[in-house]
Amino acid sequence: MRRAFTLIELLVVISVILALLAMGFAGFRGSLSSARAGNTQTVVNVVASAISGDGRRSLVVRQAPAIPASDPLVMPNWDLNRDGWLDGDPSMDPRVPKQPSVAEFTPLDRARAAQAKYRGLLFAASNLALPKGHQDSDGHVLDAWGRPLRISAASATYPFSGSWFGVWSIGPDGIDGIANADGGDDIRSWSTTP
Ligand SMILES: [Ca+2]
Ligand SMILES: [Ca+2]
Repeated sequence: MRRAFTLIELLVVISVILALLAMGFAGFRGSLSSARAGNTQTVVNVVASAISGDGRRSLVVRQAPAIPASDPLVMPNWDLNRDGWLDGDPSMDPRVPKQPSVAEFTPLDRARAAQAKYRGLLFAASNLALPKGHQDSDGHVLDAWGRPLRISAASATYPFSGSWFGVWSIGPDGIDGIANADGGDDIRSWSTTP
């Protein structure tokens, strides 16, 4: 006579299936996160090379009625509003930022940008070969987690790159590893060793 499965046997089978599914899911998550990191490294490298190729560290803004005479005529390029985030297009980016620490462009910033015909990196280098989904409608270049890239011209931060600037993604944890010791999964345009 055929013996039916006991409840215990069924439970064992079910738990083996669940364990296999969990392993598969963990593997899937692992490969998803390494694909995101890989895409983000590509984006960071493409952006760093575009900025390097452009060569302009600053933007010269002529005087205009909207710009006070006391205001500096030379503005930092790619981070016009000096918030440490790679700019989007100032003319499209006056709205509430999607990332809390990204500053809005002030009316003065927008006046300067308009006069210099400055529209941020994405529109300045319109032939950037970015993987799909790495730009937003405000002209920001995004990492794989939907955040804009950081940029700094403080060369002490990246002593081994031989470059005057550094570009980076704050990584999957959403914490800047330059400012916070526990944010160390950042994806950078420079090496941290000689
Ligand atoms: Ca900025
Ligand atoms: Ca981080």
